[in-house]
Amino acid sequence: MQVIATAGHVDHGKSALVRALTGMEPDRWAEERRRGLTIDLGFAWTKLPGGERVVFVDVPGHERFVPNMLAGVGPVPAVLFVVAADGGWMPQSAEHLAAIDAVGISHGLLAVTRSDLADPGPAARQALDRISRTSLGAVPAVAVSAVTGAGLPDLREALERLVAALPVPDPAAPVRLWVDRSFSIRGSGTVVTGTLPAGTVTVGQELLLAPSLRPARIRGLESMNEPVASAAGVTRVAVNLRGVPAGFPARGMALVEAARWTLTRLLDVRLPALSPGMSLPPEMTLHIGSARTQARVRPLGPLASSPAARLTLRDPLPLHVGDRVLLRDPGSAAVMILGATVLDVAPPALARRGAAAAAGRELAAWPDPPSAADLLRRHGFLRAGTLAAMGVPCGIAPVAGDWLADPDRWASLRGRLAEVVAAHASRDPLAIGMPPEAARATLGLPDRALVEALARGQVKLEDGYLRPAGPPVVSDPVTGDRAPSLPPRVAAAVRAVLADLAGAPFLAPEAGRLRELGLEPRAIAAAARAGLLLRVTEQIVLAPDAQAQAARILARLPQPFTTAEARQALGTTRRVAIPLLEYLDRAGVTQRLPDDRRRLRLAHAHSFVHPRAVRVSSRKPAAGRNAR
Ligand SMILES: Nc1nc2c(ncn2[C@@H]2O[C@H](COP(=O)(O)OP(=O)(O)O)[C@@H](O)[C@H]2O)c(=O)[nH]1
Ligand SMILES: [Mg+2]
Repeated sequence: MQVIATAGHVDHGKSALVRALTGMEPDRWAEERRRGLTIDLGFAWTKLPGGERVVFVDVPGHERFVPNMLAGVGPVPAVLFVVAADGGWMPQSAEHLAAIDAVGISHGLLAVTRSDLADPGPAARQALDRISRTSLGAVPAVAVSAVTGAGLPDLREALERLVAALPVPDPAAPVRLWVDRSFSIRGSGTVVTGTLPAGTVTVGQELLLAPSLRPARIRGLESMNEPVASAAGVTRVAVNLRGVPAGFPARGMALVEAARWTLTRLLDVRLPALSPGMSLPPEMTLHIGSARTQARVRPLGPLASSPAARLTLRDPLPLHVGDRVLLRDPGSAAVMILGATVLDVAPPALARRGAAAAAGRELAAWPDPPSAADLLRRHGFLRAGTLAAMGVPCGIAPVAGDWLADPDRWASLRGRLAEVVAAHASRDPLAIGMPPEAARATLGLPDRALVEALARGQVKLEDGYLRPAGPPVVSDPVTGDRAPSLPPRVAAAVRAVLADLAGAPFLAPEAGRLRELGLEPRAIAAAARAGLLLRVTEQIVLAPDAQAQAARILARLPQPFTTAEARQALGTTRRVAIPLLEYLDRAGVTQRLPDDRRRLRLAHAHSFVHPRAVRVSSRKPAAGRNAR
């Protein structure tokens, strides 16, 4: 099926022609028929000689009803432009053509009507000249008379060629059905109709009714008064909705698929170049599909240079990047109609001074329509789902989760994160590291997952904190080489503790001694992270090799052993022995039995008694288990 809208001045014979072609009455209202005037959209269909069905959306030509005309033309792919042989080019001929051009319709043909009343030649030449300068370009022209029927077979053939040349829309495209009529049928409930330009609607499918986003399930579908199970664009459909009260839907709302459109009141568009002397009204009426709303228009560059503009809408609309919107100023003397391409449906705020000019320059360099790479360069980061809802196809792999990143921004952020983490570490060397949330906020990233993905190479993420990956800390604490990341005062205190422990490795310094050395908990934690101390508890610290040494000593005890036996073997006090044994339990070195005795876990027992472990374990290896 194809859908074609009529266009042209009032009384030039659009409705009469549709009637002649289809045998159906496009003027649906009694008032329209009484006055002989099309007020609202009419619909009529026929089969072309080749069998293709075509639905005509008949539009009103009167200047008062241009918004209705725009609602009809908005979603259709082709137009039947009508000019009367005895009427010639008229104001609404020009206005309708400007609208078609603004919407960007590129398929159509010209019918010179009422050709029984005057020579169709002059009107045809006049119209073809104007049409050729628009998105329609060169179109075929056919002279017809709805009264005599002359030219109608030629027109049918021309329509057939037009229809054959129309592109076939993607049946998997996102559904956006602009509502052009809504009514209720007793027993069925709410029905809306519209032109589906692409995608497929199916009985049972759930859609959202924008802008409220109220869920609406398709209860039944009709196309050309016939029930159908599904319908793919381009088509006309009547949709019986479940979940929507009668009287709620209205022209300008749209049935959309969830997650496939961006509902927005803020957008950036590209305007056409305005000729010198033309000024841009600050408020215009924006039309797309069957919708219209007020838009505040803020140009972001010189008007002569086809500038970008920021639009703020009164009502939100479901939009895609690349959509064509029409801006109209009905107030101006010669009605101004501009077609604009949507560049961004979620533009960043223009808060800083000079931001508008910068945005204007940036958008000026974008192609029509912009690509995923263009949008990512602007936004830095976008979720894959957000980009899809913007209607922008994307083959870029995410950097973390479903986050897509601009490659340049991502590369420079890696360096920035390293700087930020290094700065944090040097400001506070005793800190456990930088919380990823702090790094996220500092770098202005939208998600902590991005910080985690960036923390590779120069930055490491350990125990939930970011630290400079840096060179490894000193390997031999006994020699006194201090870790580069510890302040000298702390390094000296650590050296003093290690010296204390040299003779009695398990007699951990008392709290008083730690205080005297200035080793408060943060300093102890930092030294432990640097591998210079083993922190058994907040207050009990030993040399870093104390765990291995304790395992070695305990392996020589008869298994299992009591706490007292362990304390004695380690040469320490209960103050140290009990927390140390608990530490060793947690470390999996020892196992606590129900009777409170312990034994070495097998792996550790083996590594210290097995002859092959000699080299790495003890100077008195094989004697191990039975030594004492
Ligand atoms: N003689 C003649 N009259 C026509 C022809 N087409 C339309 N008309 C008349 O022109 C008037 C306007 O036609 P209508 O279809 O309502 O115009 P619309 O406003 O463009 O839809 C009506 O009185 C029609 O009967 C034609 O081909 N020949
Ligand atoms: Mg009419």
